[in-house]
Amino acid sequence: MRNVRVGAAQLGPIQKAESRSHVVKRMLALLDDAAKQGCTLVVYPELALTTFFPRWYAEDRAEFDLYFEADMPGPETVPLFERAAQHGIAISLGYAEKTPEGQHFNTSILTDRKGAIIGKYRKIHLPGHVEFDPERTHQHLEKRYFLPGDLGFPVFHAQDGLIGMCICNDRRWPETYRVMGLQGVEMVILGFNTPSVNSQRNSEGLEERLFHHRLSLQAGAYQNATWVVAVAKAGTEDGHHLMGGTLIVDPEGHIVAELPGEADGLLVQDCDLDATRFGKETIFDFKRHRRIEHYGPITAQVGVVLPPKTA
Ligand code: CDT
Repeated sequence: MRNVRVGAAQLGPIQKAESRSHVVKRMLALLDDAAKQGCTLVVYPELALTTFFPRWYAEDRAEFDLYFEADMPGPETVPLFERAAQHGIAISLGYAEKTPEGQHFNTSILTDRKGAIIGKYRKIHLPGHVEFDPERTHQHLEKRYFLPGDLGFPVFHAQDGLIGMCICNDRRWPETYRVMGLQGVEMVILGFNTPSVNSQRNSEGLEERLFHHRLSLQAGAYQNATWVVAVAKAGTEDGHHLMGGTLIVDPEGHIVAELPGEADGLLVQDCDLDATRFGKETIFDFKRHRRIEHYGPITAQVGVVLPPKTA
């Protein structure tokens, strides 16, 4: 048995006016709770330090530089790393990253239990659009503010196992899990900010959105025999609602824990990484069963190519 007691640290809404240091205080409270409950890993959401700013259009992108971190940890986030190290807890959090070269990414990091960063991931599947879209009821401008991630889907040796990260929209794509699955991933950790309404399909409400969220996570977990820990930023940010749905899926695809509500909260779960063995060694024994000679289009093409018509 290789147990990881994970704390999925959901954050309630963060208003535009809320300071970074106040958000960090909220995150510290969850971390202290996790320490009391014996967690060795705490996972925070996507863009955990700020409101979900890509919902707003800024003509001049530089106006939104205030939402980005030039350093991780930086002056406001260092207390989080220090407290995590005191507790002996590894943390993962999402944030908007500005590199020294001025590039912008939607990023998450993973630390060891001493507070040192051992892994970084930059979001690859950026949803939404670049320009203001008057057809939409809500804007989703991640393609405006971030570059697509350039680090692939790495998997890291951590917690006596293999841990990978992805971010929000990545969880809807099977390629995300499979690339990590091919590195033996045993736990995928991710944060999300998902609006409860679809800006292009008004009929698609909260229940349908939660259904697709669970479906994606459960399929990714089962098909790659991995734990999946998904952590929401939830609730209403300056009038814009984000769904909850913080949950943990076991390597057989079952939801084993789910946090109700949309406030700050900690979902604690024991995850035995050895529970991935059966799936990895039987049904999804990749080495024996994968037929890569037929998978070429997965990496060779982006859009759909219709088959030739028969007479
Ligand atoms: N943050 C994020 O990636 N959210 C998306 C919403 C897409 S709606 C354009 C998600 O997949 O949940």
